[in-house]
Amino acid sequence: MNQGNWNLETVHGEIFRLEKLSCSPFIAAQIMKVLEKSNPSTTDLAKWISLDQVLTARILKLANSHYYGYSKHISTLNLAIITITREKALNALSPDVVTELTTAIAELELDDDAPVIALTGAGDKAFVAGADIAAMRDMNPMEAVAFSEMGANLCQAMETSSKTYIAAVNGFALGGGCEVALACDFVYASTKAKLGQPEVKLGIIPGFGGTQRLPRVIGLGPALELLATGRHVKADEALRLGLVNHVYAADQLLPEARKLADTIAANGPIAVRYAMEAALKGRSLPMDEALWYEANLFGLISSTADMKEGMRAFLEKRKAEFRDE
Ligand code: CO8
Repeated sequence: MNQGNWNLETVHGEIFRLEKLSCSPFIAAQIMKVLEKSNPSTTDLAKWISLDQVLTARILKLANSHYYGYSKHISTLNLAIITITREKALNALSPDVVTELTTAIAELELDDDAPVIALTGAGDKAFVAGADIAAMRDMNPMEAVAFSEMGANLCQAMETSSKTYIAAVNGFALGGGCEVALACDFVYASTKAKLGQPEVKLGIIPGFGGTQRLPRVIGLGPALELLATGRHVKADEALRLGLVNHVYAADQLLPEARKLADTIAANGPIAVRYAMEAALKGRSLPMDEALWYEANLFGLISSTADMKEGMRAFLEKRKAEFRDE
């Protein structure tokens, strides 16, 4: 069996071609298992190939996605909202939810109307209360690795996205929920939000990137304390720690996200993308390389029409009209 280079055809009567998709032997084997069924489920299939976001998006269009919904804001076109709708389980992230979220993100990546995306949880209790404990309980080690990679890839997709992500944390953001929030560019929390990495209480560790992002966001000392104690942090403390950007009344979270979207959308879009990209990429580079990276992006941006327009508008004392060019 060729485990790293797939050509795959005829799923539910549709033709999909998976060319040169490199995936781990385990995931490759899972894909084959699903395909060998007489009536393979597209959701099952997509679960295992969620490493390839665009393909996943196409496949899931055929399946009925029921855990997330997203809608564009009515009065401006700058904000899309993804709501994780699994309220009964406090929006816990099962493999299906992670797959569907990954799909939503891939779809929105291609949507020019929404440069900013807010992610929130259904109901008034939770953003996301973590990865689905019931689903994880029976996973064998290889399945656990695959699930961890799915979550890590979801977070990575948001962090490296050309879009700006705002986590609108409307309640518990625990474990995988806190990790998803950490992968967003901004975290807005409601006054009753509680965040934390309580995995150690379950005898496990964070698996969607929390051990790496938390220290980078709030510093090593506070991060180690939260990781080792598993304690929940209320909104005011989260604000002090730098874990969230702002705290608002619950009903103001999305309106504030909209305001942020409008503010960002008035700026040069390429400039916003490059500034955030330089800051995020620079985190894992030595200072001299990070500065070199910034200088090169500066060179690139100097070739854009938006750069000329921005400076011309300032000198002509008028509002710039950026065209993303
Ligand atoms: N997974 C599955 N179901 C959950 C989860 C969860 N993470 N959290 C809550 N639920 C369910 C409950 O089981 C309950 O279901 P039911 O009504 O059927 O009994 C329902 O949601 C409501 O929850 P509670 O009754 O517990 O509500 P409370 O208000 O009493 O408590 C809490 C709310 C404090 C949020 C509590 O539900 C809780 O502690 N939840 C678990 C929080 C947690 O530990 N999260 C971390 C999970 S581990 C993780 O995220 C690891 C990520 C990396 C994975 C790597 C892959 C291998």
